[in-house]
This record gives sequence, structure tokens and C-alpha cells, in this order.
Amino acid sequence: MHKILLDTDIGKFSDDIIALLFALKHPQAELKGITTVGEYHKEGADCAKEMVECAKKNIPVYNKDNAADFLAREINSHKREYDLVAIGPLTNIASAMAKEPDLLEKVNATYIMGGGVYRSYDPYDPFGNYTPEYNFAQDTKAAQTVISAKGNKVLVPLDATMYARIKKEELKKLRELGELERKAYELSSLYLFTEEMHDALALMALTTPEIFEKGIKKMPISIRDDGVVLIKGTETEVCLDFNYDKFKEIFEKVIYGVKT
Ligand SMILES: [Ca+2]
Repeated sequence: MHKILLDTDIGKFSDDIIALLFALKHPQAELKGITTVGEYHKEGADCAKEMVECAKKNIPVYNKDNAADFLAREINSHKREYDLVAIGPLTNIASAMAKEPDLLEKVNATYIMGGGVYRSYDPYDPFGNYTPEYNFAQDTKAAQTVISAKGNKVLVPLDATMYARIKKEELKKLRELGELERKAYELSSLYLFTEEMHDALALMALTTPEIFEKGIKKMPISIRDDGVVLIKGTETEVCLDFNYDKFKEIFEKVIYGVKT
């Protein structure tokens, strides 16, 4: 069983909601805490609480104001028991590291959705500019702190996540399933919807790394002051490529299936 701490900017993006649904439904995943980050961290915490309630689980939810304390305390008292999955800007993780500098060495691994290695720009830039990926660009200092830290880190960048597409039309299926799935669909429609399941793919790097058949590479990584990923620096495992059919199969099984 994977014991997971999920740090998410769920208050802005729908793919975080689908990722949370994935974590709640995955038979080998046990969510031990959710922390929210980013500009909409308060709305995000409310949204996560609604999902947790619908799933009839008892999972603590903290927002940016108290996330660092929770993460530092929880990880410190469960050394090497947890995996940390960060699917938003890395503000909370860096703040927790300010309290516990060797935080990332006290988890099994830290999974990070962020950046782009060979594709270092955000395809959603409204002006069509080649700007760096959102999570890293939002808090570059935090991203630099996390990426340069010791500990096992697995980066899931845009190079892979841009191809983890699920059509919005297809997700309408969620309305016909249980209460939790319906809630996930309703909440998704309140937020910026992306067909790329960036964040669910980051969770799959933990739960089913075999889908990255060719793609997990140890690379030296650092982050430039504007958020661009450089291929020099601290050793990080990077998921560059995955098998789409396997991704889709797992996505459907977990998201539309019944948790056993
Ligand atoms: Ca996110």
C-alpha cells in the first residue's frame, strides 16, 4: 500500500480534482493527508474536504497557512513511510523544508509534476509566448529548493504529461457513477479544465511506474530563475515518455471502476 501525502493547487485546475479522485479510488493508495497551495488554496481546501467527505474517508486537509507545519510534523513522525506527491507550485514543500531541512530524505520519494525538460514552456500561455511551465514558474525559489535537495525525487514534466489526454466529453461518464465521481465532475466544471491529466500522471509514476516503459531517466536537474529546467545539477529521476494505452487502461480502471 502506498501511503501518500498529496500537495495540490486543486482550487484552480480540474486535473487536480481528477488526480485526487484517482488517489481516493486507487486500490493501492492510502491518502494520509492533503495540503493545498497556490493563490486559491482556501477554495482548494474546501474542494478537497468535499471530496474526502464524499469518499467517506477521514483524511486531514490543510491549506497553505498550516500545510508546512503539518507536512514537517507528519513526515518526521513517520520516517520513510510516506511518498510525497506534489502537483502544484512547490511553496508548501519548500516551507516544510525550512522547518525540516532533510524532509525529502524522510519520505520514500517525492513525486513532482512540474517543468519541462526538452519542452520547457507552458502551452497555455495566453499570449502564445514560450513561458516556463506553471508550477515551477509560480514559485521558482521553492522549485529550486526542492529540486536541489537530497532525497529520491521523481520529476514528471510536461514532456510526458502533455500527452496524458482524456477528453472532457469522456469524463461526463463520471456523472453516471457514484456520489464521489459525480462530485468530482461537478467540481471539475467549476475550474479551469484541461484535457491533459498532468497530475494523475504524476500519481501513476508512483502507483504504476511500469507505464513509463522507456522514460524514467536519472538526470542532473536544476531550475533557472525564470522556472526553466536545466539539464545540470542534482540527480533526479525524470519521466519523459509513457505508454498511452497502458495509461488509459489504468486511468479507466481506477477512475471509472469500483474501489475494492
Ligand atoms: Ca495541479
